[in-house]
Amino acid sequence: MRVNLGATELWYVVNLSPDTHPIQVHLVDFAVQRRFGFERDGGTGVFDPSAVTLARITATDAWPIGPEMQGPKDTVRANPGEMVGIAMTFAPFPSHYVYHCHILEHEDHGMMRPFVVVPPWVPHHEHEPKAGLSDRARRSFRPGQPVVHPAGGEPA
Ligand SMILES: [Cu+2]
Repeated sequence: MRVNLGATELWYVVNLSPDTHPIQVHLVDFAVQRRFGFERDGGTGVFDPSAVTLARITATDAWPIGPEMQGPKDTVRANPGEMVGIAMTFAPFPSHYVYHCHILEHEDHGMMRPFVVVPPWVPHHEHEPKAGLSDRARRSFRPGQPVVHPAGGEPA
């Protein structure tokens, strides 16, 4: 998954399991924006990906955001049957990051996924600038370091 450096995104964490998962996004703090119940195709109950192809999720009831969920967070509790919307801005560091469940057994069994934050001018599907960009553009990309754009936009 790719995110543009400096982008503000609203991600929805949809919990299809019977367990609560504390989900952490590395790199950023986020604000919990929304909590919903949801309906999905294939009915209710424990989601079995071998038996159901998930094609549609529909938000139902809006649930309150409690005081413990207010303010900047790096981890949010995703309860069973809950869809949580979190908003965050990916800056100032481009690099490789992860989001994951904070329960060790869960993250060790697949609940940890990578994402990459890159300047928007970096070609898609690449973690390094492609040939064809200027030397200055290639030089300004350093994982883990902020990208400094000259006044007026993209690096020349
Ligand atoms: Cu978990």
